[in-house]
Parts: sequence; C-alpha cells; structure tokens
Amino acid sequence: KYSKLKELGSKTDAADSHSSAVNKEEFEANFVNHVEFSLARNMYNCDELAAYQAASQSIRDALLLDWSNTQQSQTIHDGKRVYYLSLEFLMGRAMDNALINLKSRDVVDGAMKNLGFRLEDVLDQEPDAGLGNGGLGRLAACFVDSLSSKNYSGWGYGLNYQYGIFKQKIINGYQVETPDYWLKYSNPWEIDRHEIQIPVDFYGSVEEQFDYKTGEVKKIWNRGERVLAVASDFPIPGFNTNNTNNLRLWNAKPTNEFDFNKFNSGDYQSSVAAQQRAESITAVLYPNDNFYNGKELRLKQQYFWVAASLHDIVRRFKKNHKNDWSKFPDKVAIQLNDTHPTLAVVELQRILIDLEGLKWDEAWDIVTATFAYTNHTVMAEALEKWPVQLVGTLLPRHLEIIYQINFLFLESVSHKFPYDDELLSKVSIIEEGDVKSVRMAYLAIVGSHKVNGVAELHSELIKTTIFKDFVRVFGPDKFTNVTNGITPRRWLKQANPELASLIAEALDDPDYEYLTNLGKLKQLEKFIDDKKFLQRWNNIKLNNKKKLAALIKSETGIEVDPHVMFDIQVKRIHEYKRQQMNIFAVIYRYLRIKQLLAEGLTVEEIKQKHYVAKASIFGGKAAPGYYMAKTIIHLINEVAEVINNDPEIGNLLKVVFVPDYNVSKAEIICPASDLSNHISTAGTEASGTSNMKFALNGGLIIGTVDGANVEITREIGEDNIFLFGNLAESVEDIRHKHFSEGVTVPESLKRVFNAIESGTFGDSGQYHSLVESITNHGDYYLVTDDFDLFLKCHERLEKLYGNGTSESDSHLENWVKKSLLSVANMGFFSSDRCIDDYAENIWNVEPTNQ
Ligand code: 4GP
Repeated sequence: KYSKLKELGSKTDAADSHSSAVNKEEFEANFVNHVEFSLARNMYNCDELAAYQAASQSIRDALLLDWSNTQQSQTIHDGKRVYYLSLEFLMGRAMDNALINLKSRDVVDGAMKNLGFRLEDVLDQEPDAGLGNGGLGRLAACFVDSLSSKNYSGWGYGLNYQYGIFKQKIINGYQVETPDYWLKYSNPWEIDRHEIQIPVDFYGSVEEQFDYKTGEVKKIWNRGERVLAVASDFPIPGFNTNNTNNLRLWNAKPTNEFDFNKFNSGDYQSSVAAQQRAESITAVLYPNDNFYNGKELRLKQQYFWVAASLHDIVRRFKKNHKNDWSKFPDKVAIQLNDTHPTLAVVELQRILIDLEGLKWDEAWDIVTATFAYTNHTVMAEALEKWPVQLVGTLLPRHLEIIYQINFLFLESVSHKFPYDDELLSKVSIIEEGDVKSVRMAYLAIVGSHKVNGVAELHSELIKTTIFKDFVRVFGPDKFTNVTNGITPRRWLKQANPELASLIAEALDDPDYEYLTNLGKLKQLEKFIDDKKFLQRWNNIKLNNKKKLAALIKSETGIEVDPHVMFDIQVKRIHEYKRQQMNIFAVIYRYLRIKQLLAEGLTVEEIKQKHYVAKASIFGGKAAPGYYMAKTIIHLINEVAEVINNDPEIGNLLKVVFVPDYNVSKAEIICPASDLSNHISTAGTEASGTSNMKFALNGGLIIGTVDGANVEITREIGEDNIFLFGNLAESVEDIRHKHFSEGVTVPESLKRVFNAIESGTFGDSGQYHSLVESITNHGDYYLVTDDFDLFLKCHERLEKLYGNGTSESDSHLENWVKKSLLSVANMGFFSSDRCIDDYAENIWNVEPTNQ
C-alpha cells in the first residue's frame, strides 16, 4: 500500500530541487481544476474573487511541494531549529509575495491574461492578513521571510486571530473602528491541521503528592478549564531557494468534554456557552501598539499560545532525541518577540521538572540556554506587569514556579551584592505595592541567555535606563544589539517593481540576486553623474506618486497633483511619534501662506520665494481607547477639510489622511514619498522600520536623532538625511525644566494654537486636551522644544527640493542624487542581515545547505 501511495504521490523526495517554479500550462490546468472542483464553479461564472482563490490554490499547490520537502529534509538533517514566538505577524497579502519568491510572477501574469484576467485586479482581491498592530508585528513578518530566504530552519509561532487589526473608517473626521473579519472567504494560504490538537489547561489548583520511593514531593496541577489548540500552517517561501519554512498559528477550539453536571441539571445552554468561550481566546487581536492593558483574556491568549507552541516544539525534539534533554539547547533556540511570550520560560521549566522529572537546576540551565528576549520599547506604559492574583488564579502552578525562579535569582544576587536590599527590590521579578505584580520583562531577562534591543541607540538606552540594574547583576555581555531590518523582496521588488527592475538592469543582475545580497546596491553609486539614469530614477518616483495619487483619489476624493512634493507620515498614531507636531507645522505653513497672500503675493510668487508646493500625507490607526491619538486624527482631518477647500491655495498645499493604513497601502505609499517623517521625541522610538522602507525606495527622510535614524545616517551619509531636534541625552533635563520652570511655547506654535482655539478647524473644545498636554501638562514629548527646529529643517530641505518642477536640473542635482545615494547605501537594513546576526550571535545556528 505504501509503495503505491508513494508512486501516486507528488515528488516528495527531499533531494528533488526546483519543484516549485510555476509552469504555465500546468498552472492554467490547475487553475481551471480549482475553479471547477475546489470552488464548484465554472469558467463562465468565475469572477475576480474566484480567480484569486483558484490562482492562490494553484500557486499554493506548487509551494506545498517545497514546503513538505523542506520539513522532511530538516528532520533528516536534524540541525538546530529556531522558533520565533510572536503574538503578532503582520503579513499583509500572500499571493504576490509567493509569486515573487517563487520567481513565477511573469508566468502567472501571462497565464492570467490567457484566462481573461488582469493579474493586478486578481491580486487586489486578497484581504490583508492584519494579524498585528505595527512595527513589532511587521518585523516578525519580515523575519520569517528572511529565515526562509537565507535557508535557516526557522518557524514562526503565533495566533490565528479571527479578527485582525480593526478596519479604520473616517467618518466626519473621526476614526471609527469596524471589525476585520478577514476569513470571510476561506483562506487559500492556510493549511488546516485538524490532526494537530494540543490540550491547554487553565485554572484549577496545585496538589502536593509525597512519593514514598524517592522521598520527594511532587506537584500535581489539577486543571480546571481545558481548551484545544488546533494548528493552521502557512508556508513561507524563500526567495531563490526551495527552503520553505512554516508559520504555525493556533486556533482555540472547545474540547469534546461535556459538562455533564450542568447537562444533567438541565442547563444545556450554559454548558454550550462554556464551550463557545473557548473559541473567544483566538477571536481578536488586541489593538494596542506600544501599550500594555492588562486584560485577563490577553493573559489567556499568551498562555494558550506558548503552551501549545512549547508542546509542539518538545514533541518534535522528542521524536529524534527521546529524553536526551541535555541536547535540547543544541537543537532548539526560541526567540521571545517582546515579553508577550515570557510565560514560555515558565512553561518549559514546568514541563521539565513536573512532567519529565528533571531536577530544578538541570532544567533551569536548559531553559536559559534555550531562550533569548528582544525588547522593542522603553515606554513605561508598554511594560507588561501581570497582577500576581490573576496569574495565580489562571495558572496556579506557574505562579509557584515564578516565585521559585525569583527566590533563586534573588539569592544569587544577594550572594554577589551582599546587604544591598535596595538592589534586591529593584530587580525582583515580583513588584510589591498596591497591586502585587509579575514584571514580565524581568522574568524574560532572568530566563534568557541574551537580551537585545532593536537599534544601537535603543540597545544602549535599555542598558542605562530600564534594565540598568540587570547589567550590574549579569554583566554587560548578556545585553546586545541587533538593529532591525526589512525584507527587500516585499519592500522593494513587490512594492516598487519599476525601481527594482532598473536596479537589476544597472547591476547587470537579471536574476535579482541583489535581493538576497543587498550590499550590492552600493554599485549604484557609479551612476551618480549619469543624468539619463537620474532622470529614469526620478520618472519612476513620479509614476509611483501617480499611483498614490490615484489611491488617495479613490479613498478620499481628494485630488493631489503628483508633481508636488509628497511629504508623508504613516505609522501608528502615538504622541511619542509626534504626528501632532507635524500637523501643527502644516497649520503654521497654511497661516503663513494666507498671510503672504494677504500681503499681495501670488501663489506662484510664494512657490518661488517661500514654500514648495506640497501634499502632506498622513495615515495610521489609533488604539480605540487612546483618546489623544484619536484627537490628533480628528485634527488632521479637520485641517485637511479647511485647507483643501480654500480656493486661494490651489496645489500649493494639500492635506490628506489616508484611511485604514495597512501593509498593502504601505506598499503603495512607501515608494511614492519624496520626504517621510520619522520625528519621534529622541529616545522614544526603539528603531522604526518604515524609515528603512522609505529610504530603500528612494525617499529622503526628515527625522530626529532617534532609533534606527542614527544608523541610517551613518550608512547613507549625513548629507542625505535631514536631522533636527534635541538629542536623547537632553530629554530628561528638558522634561525637568518644563516642570520646574514651565513650558515656553515659541511664537510660531502660539500662532497655531491661537488658530485652533479660535475655531478655524471646528469646535476648539475638542482639541483642548491636546493643546493643554503641551501648554499646561509638561509637554512630555518636547513639541515646544523641537517645533522651530522642525520648521527650520523644512526650510533647508525645501530649498534643495527646488522651486520648479521636480524634473528640473537642480532637482536632479540636489535631490535625486541624494535619493540614489540613500538607496545605494541601504544594504545594511535588509532583514537578512538581522537574521544572520541573530543566528551567529544569539541562536548559534547555521543555514542548511540547499
Ligand atoms: C515597535 C517599536 O515602537 C519600533 O520602534 C520598532 O521598530 C518595532 O517595534 C520593531 O522592533 N514596538 C512595538 C510595540 O510595536 O508594541 O512595542
């Protein structure tokens, strides 16, 4: 029977290579087959949505061969595997990415034409997989792409939320959230693994049992509620390789256990309700970025996910190594993406001591050698602290283990620093106080062998601020830096095919090998004095701006002239990212333009002498409970309404808020910027990654000396970036000064506040708290201190941009050259480099041979 199956089966021989590239005839036949048999339709009633589904399933079929070959060969090879645990994977769309990584885009483009469809329209049918909030989740998505593309054996583990990040509508200028039921139509990229079901337990109590044979006390967790974790797998194709890793996302399902007590007492409804409650665990992504809000369901999500993932990882290990636990850290590396998965540290210790019978110390050595932790923020409000009482109720055995970890840790600290009680209370995993809490970041540090920040400045900051006491305790070597990166497959080839193609031509690299060797971009420098090349470069930018203008028109009705400067800020809305400062600067510009008009200057004269014509383009979601962020969105929209409808202004200034910023929109927006804003208060943005996306696509940056802006400057040269603002080392002093001496609002900003307060942008009452946060509440984010510097920086860069058309010679000389030099020097920011860095310095793994 087996040999017959093998004969009938697809080629699953691990040695078989290049099985995945899509063949046109096969694709067409497969497509029709899927239309007829998977979708139960026929070619006469196959609309674009059906075409998307049939095409995806056909491509997926090709992908699955590589996927199973990869799993098979990784098992045989038995090297060390990496597991990236992240509560968020902000994947965006899968189809175009799969076509690019399989190098089959042209073939499928042709096939779709044959079948009567335009590939672009079909691609547009795919909903974004919005299983993340912002930077942290998108980073995870870039990392799984690089793990595959660089031939590592590396899986992602996360949750398969039924509702991803909400959809943002703008109604009367306000953000309105609507649910994103992204699985409305079945998801062709998801492989249901109904057979992989892992029971996860909650609540209950801990019992002590005395073992007469060993004389030891055994801890037994008498569980309460039980939920099943059922796997869904997403193949992650690598670029230019057959290596296809897996992203495994868990779904919560009820067990078959039935509450007979309730059933017998006739309470059928509530016994079913309890079962339904199980599914709520993976129903929805919490929509907060850089913010901790301690909801019980969130803690349940965290444990559900880490328990299922660890069970899976341990099972895979045991298949090859039985109980040879000392080998575990040689075969398994687990990266904690922020503190969200920190309970995994406790769970592995529990598995080893309670279920596998290891001694505490032996188990703990294995645990700490396995885990490493990445910190993504220093914002105090983002640091997770779960109340002890909540942890104890939900996970009674885990709380005991946390206490034991803390006890032994503090004991070791007091050995090293005798009589330093202050230090003990500072580094304790348990925070005493009104609400006794578990400090998850401290638990993650103690349970890991390495801790990293995500840009040099940030990695230094965590050592000197939030984790400084741990540097004393563990020494500086435990702390390291891995500067973030982005995948050039999605963020150059997919988002900006024209530029990617020009670069391939310039580098004489028809196979786009530079996309996995991004340092090669450096060779672009030789075109710096090639005027024709610069013009082609600039034309591509113009084309991309036209595409964005079309998106803006269809989303907002606003007409933007693609020849004006596109000045963009898209990211989550947060006071620390300072969209408020940007919109205040737009208001200031508007007031000045009105003043100049009143003084008798024409629009043309203003363009010649004062301001370039530009569109200020914003986008981003606010957490539903973040009032101030929502106020900022409202202000932007009201300002847009006034300026865009002011007949005197023409194309001199337009303001746009693009609703529902997401990955697919970012793919249109990033290639279309002349200038993008990365203007966080120094020391607050851990890294930023959209700065990298914009720069890689030839947009220049206006930014503060913060996060990865610092390293971008080092790589591309300070002449090619516009930096301004107070430095991180001054921020604390300035904040103190604000409180002791009060805040000084510069004249420029006063004018803006006066305009707001006089009702120019609608009822001023609604902006009160925003203005007050600056004038009366200490201006925590230093808007008053950086505002004039921001305006000055704009003056400087606008001179370089030129006052004529964007095609003029001076524009080529002063602007387009900078754009080229930026791109040429962005090689460092490939996420491939990050993954190699993690592999070498944190995980100790090597790529597999392909
Ligand atoms: C983000 C940081 O804010 C951003 O600077 C960084 O680039 C990104 O992580 C990836 O490292 N943090 C979050 C968060 O998204 O929720 O803490």
